[in-house]
Amino acid sequence: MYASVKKLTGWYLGVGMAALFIGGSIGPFQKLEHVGINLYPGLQNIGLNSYYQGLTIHGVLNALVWTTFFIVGFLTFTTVHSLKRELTHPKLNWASFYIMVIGLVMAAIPVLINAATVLFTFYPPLQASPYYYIGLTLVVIGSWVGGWGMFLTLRAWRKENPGETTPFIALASNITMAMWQIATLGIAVEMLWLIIPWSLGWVDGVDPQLARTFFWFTGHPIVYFWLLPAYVSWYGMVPKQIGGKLFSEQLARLVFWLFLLLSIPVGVHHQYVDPGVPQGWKVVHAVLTYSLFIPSLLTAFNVIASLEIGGRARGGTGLLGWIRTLPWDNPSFTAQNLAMILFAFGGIGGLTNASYNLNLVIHNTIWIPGHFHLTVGSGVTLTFFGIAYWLVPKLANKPLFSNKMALWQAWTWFVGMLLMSNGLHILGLNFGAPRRTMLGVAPYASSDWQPLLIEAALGGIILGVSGLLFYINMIGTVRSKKTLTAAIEMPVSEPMEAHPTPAWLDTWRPWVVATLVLIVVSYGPLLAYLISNLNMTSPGFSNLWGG
Ligand code: HAS
Ligand code: CU
Repeated sequence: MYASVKKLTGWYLGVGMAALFIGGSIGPFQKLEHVGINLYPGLQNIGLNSYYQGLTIHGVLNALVWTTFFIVGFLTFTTVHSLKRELTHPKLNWASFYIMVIGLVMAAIPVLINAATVLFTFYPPLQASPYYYIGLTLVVIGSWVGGWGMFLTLRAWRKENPGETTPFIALASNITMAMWQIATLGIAVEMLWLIIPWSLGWVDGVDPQLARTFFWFTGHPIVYFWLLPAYVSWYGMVPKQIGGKLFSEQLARLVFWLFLLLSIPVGVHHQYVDPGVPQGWKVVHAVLTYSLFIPSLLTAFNVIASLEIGGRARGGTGLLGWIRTLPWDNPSFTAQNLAMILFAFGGIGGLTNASYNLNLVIHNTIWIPGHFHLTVGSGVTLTFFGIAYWLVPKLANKPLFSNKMALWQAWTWFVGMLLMSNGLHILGLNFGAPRRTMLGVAPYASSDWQPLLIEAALGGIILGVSGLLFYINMIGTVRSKKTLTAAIEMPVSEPMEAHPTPAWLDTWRPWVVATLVLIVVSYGPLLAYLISNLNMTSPGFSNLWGG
């Protein structure tokens, strides 16, 4: 059934997991460097020249590549299986995959030969090889093409099923992709107008402030492009996996429409200290950032209520007895539930980040990596591992190599991440320890940082072991000689009560128009101001040509 999307999904997940393996392997080295164990010199003969090249590999392959390949594959798969309909243009979706792979190779080579040591945010005036920027741009364009294949399939389904409500998983998947297509217009403009011509030497200078603003136009919503596929599973699949029901499907639909509306007009909360952004716009984006807590906390409420329904259906009693009866022996559930708990802490950290005065304390400190290892590093990545624990066996038609190993992997990720992120948060908040810095050789690193650096390093090592368990399990599954005795179906949650979906929760136009209007209001005057003060004067600075 749906053979073409099965193969395509397998390739997307395979490339994404390969990227995570390389990018993730650098992680423990960074943590060891912070406690004075600098293994980088020994890595030079495998081409790892510096801490910053390692950090660029870590950030690009984990935050940009692993996520994007997994997500485009997963959302293509969920669209087909939720609509129970083949892709209308499978060649378009395969083209998407090939464009992304070509982009990945084009961007990865300069990174691996130390010609793009600009970290995953590639802020100018740090300058990389033009191939890095062109490659990343192709990865984004490839993801757009994959999205078009999804939208065309949804449109065909709606024509074939007039008046029918779009199944929740398909709707949520396509809203996520639609948000991504609008959000990436920011870096598309940054790359095509500012960065690529500058890196090719066609123009002498770049305007770093404008480039950063276009970057963060995409840079915040990218986190919801990462998160919403996890929400597709937390709402659309986990309640089914635990034998429960989705507490409110209508509320879940509303959450995705709110994320379409609110994900983009908030990016300036990454620029509170940018001198060139007028304060008024920082306030506007801060207020809109706080509005994002509405869909986030609605999710916390709806997901926990759904878990409780499942736990009670399995015999849980009393105020909290339902937690114990949840299927903690099911690695797909356990990984995702532990991901939710870690994400909750990350979300609270996001609340701190968004408050202007607190942000001035933690900005550019190692608190920030503490935050995003709980969010994208756990809420998202550990959920994707949980999805892989049923999806990879389904795609390979082979049983999971080891359930027990998968449970060990989930719990070691949970413990390792608690240790690492706790250390990083306290180092950033209490001591102002900087991020993106070789703390092992920093002359200002005081001795009272040591216990926290050791705690974070210990967490990083445990995470490394946990990651290894994941890959042993994945490879063991794919290479297994056994075949599945019964086909694995994509879990699809049923709503607790089957209320008819109001039309406004299944109509695209008003939500897309409102989204575009809010973007114009929150970014239009700011970009007009920055462009009217355009300063394309900054030359490139690179480790290559010492510019
Ligand atoms: Fe963030 C910086 C604000 C969410 C990722 N963030 C970053 C960076 C990354 C990142 C990568 O305002 C660094 C970028 C760089 O390199 O500079 N972030 C927020 C806010 C949210 C938020 C307000 N971030 C995320 C997500 C990410 C992510 C999601 C990735 C996936 N973030 C910021 C700000 C900065 C920032 C500033 C800039 C800092 C600076 O100065 O540089 C919100 O979306 C968070 C809302 C979420 C919640 C949690 C709800 C809880 C749920 C789970 C409940 C279920 C449970 C299960 C507990 C309020 C949904 C229970 C279990 C049972 C058994 C019952
Ligand atoms: Cu943000």
